[in-house]
Amino acid sequence: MNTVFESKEEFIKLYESSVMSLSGKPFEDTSDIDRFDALVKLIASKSRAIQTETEERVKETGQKRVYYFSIEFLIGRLLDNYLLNLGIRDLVKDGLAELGCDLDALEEYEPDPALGNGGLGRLAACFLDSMAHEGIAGYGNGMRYRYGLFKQEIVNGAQHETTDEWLSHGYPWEVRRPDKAVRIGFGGHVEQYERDGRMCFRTVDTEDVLAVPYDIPVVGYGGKTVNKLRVWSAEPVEEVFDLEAFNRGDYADADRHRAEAEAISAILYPNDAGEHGRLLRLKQEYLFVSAGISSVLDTFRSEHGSNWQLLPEYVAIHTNDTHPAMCGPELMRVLIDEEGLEWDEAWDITTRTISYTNHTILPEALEKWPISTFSKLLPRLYQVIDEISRRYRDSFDRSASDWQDRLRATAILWDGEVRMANLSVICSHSVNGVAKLHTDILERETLKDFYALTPQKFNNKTNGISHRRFLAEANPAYAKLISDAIGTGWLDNADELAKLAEFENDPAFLEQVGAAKHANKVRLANYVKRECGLDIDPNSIFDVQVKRFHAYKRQLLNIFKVMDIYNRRLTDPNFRVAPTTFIFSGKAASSYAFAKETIRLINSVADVINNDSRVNNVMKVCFIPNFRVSNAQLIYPAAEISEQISTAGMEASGTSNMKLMMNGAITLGTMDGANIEIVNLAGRENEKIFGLTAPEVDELRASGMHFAWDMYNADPERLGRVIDELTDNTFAALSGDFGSIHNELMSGNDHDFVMKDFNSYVQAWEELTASYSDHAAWNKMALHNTASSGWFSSDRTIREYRDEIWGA
Ligand code: Z16
Repeated sequence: MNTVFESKEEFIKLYESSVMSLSGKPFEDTSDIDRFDALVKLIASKSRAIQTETEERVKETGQKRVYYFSIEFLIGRLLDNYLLNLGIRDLVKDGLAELGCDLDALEEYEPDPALGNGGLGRLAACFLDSMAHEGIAGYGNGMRYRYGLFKQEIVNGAQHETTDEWLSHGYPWEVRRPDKAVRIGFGGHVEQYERDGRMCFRTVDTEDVLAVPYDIPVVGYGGKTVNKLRVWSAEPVEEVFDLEAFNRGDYADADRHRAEAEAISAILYPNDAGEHGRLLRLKQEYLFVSAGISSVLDTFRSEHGSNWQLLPEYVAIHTNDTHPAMCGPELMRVLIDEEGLEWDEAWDITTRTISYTNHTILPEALEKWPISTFSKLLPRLYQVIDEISRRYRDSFDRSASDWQDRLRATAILWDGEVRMANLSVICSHSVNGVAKLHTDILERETLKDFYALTPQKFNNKTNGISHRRFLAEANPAYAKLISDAIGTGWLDNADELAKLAEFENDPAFLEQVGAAKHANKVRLANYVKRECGLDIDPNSIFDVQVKRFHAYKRQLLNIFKVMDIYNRRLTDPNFRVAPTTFIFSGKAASSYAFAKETIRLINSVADVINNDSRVNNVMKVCFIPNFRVSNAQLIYPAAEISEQISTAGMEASGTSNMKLMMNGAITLGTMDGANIEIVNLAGRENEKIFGLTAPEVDELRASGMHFAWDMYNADPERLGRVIDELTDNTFAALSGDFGSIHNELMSGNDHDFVMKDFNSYVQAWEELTASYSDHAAWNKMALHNTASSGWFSSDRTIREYRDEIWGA
């Protein structure tokens, strides 16, 4: 496979000269940053050579191109991943060692670009990896934010946000392509004019910015395909520096124009559940959509001319959630206004090209924009949307008695707003959810009226993860054990992990599984010691909940469990607890008060328990700050219990559940999202399931027969005591009590069923941890989970998208 370097010697030669020519210094005088930078640039240039070959192959064979439009790509560090994918990780490591450099140390200099919030952005990155592995001509189209998701620090238990300056040392993977820049117009007004005897539309008096692309190579495993991720940055169209203002001493004013343009790509919005009404966000969405469509069409035109009828045959445009919902109207606008097509033909082309994935049923995440804002910012695009809307209404089947309700539910323009989800569905030939239960809920509830109209559009694509990044790369100890047992074919084909089932009754092998886990726990304990100064015991059970903070994900339920166990241990010294470290990590949206208070509660409970010598030999609570892809890769491999405890019906899929399963953690979870597929694949006896099911949640909500105060009164010793402790100073010493959580829970009548599921959850935890003492049995369950996890490779997910949606 390795054709990148003929030999280690060739690598050393090329690398040394790369370091020296880039730094202008003799090798011995160069810093680690120089050495890191040169290594990435060497690998990037090798990758681009393969990219050129890939491009030629795609052209020659007339392969369909897939464009994945996503406002987030949470790619993580690339160096180690690409060395693995190119099959040169050992060669490079050895070569560097001969030069006195340590690959692992150099890798620490790579920024971890936080160009996404969580699951959705990371999914997009896993899909890029899998598209390249599957040989699909697949390209990411997104935003190059100057500042990624905020950096999280914990001060007196509370989350503090600071800016993530990931570009301050430059980003050696990217190539700026000013020659491919696209002019984007905002505002202005629409004018009619005649062209070749035909009435046409154009927008005049716009305020323009320049969208400048940066390309990042995407190296597929096997080294045969290198695709690219194109991210757009906003800049002023021309040098607009105001010398006169400068000479007056008005420095800010002198550069005002630049600042205004650059603001568009300055920052990633830190809310993973909808960001409504913010003009800048709408500008971001239009910028990467409009620039992306323009570059897609340029490529098409250069290969097929203006045969737009062929577009759906050679191009698939996939919209990741509603953020790129303007793809439909923008493609219509270009085909009609610029290419002169008639509406019907343009519509047929557009809908056959575009597809859409929904990622949530949370109503607050369904994007809506005020028509007034929209039509002012994008007057011509709004006209196109208005026309799509008008035609949709005109052709609406009015024979059913409830047609008005159905039309209201599916309309694009309603109540003075543009509804992006409905726009996405109407402009797409395919609509998918991200796990079986989620798709069922979309069909039966959230999008039921669309499902009734066009059931054939709907399909499920259960999410997946890059098993190469999250198992092979993140967990080298386990990966080596696996490869020694079943060979390395699983890297290429994750289904081969099933071969591990043969070893489930092999005591020596199971012991090695345990040893690898232990080594990963030691590695994480060292990281925790470095980052938080906290000692955690690698011999205790590592119970892990790592994900964004949200009420429905119920980190609150988890910490209630910890409080309850603490209380019982204090009250009853005979109460047995399996020694456990409760590990939490994750960020809360800056404006999400409840989520931030939950973080503060966890840290406050940690402060008390970790310093209480009556219990801290059997329990510790650990909040790892600033959860991101790079430290996630240390956490997943060390986990033994995977906390997946969302209120049933609320988590569309979840993907940390898959990453943890693959790394041999046992799922302690509800029947929600992809937990259901996990249970189906690994067997219920190899996970620990508890709590209300989605239908039970529905029923309870509908009945109105669930009362928080009744739950409280019924269990004064345990649940009641935990609730009291929110306000009675037990955990208030660090930075105050938790009245707002108390209030939210009791006045909100336990909206997320934290109190309702409390008993079954704590009991499930006790049973699960009690079984830990039988190490062989535990390791067998762990191995069985890994052996059953191959289906969750995003390679499988991508093949399904390719075969059933993109036809690529
Ligand atoms: C996001 O990460 C998700 C949904 C959403 O509407 C917005 C963002 Cl930023 C998540 C879902 O919550 C999660 O269940 C799912 O696994 C993930 O998207 C990928 O599909």
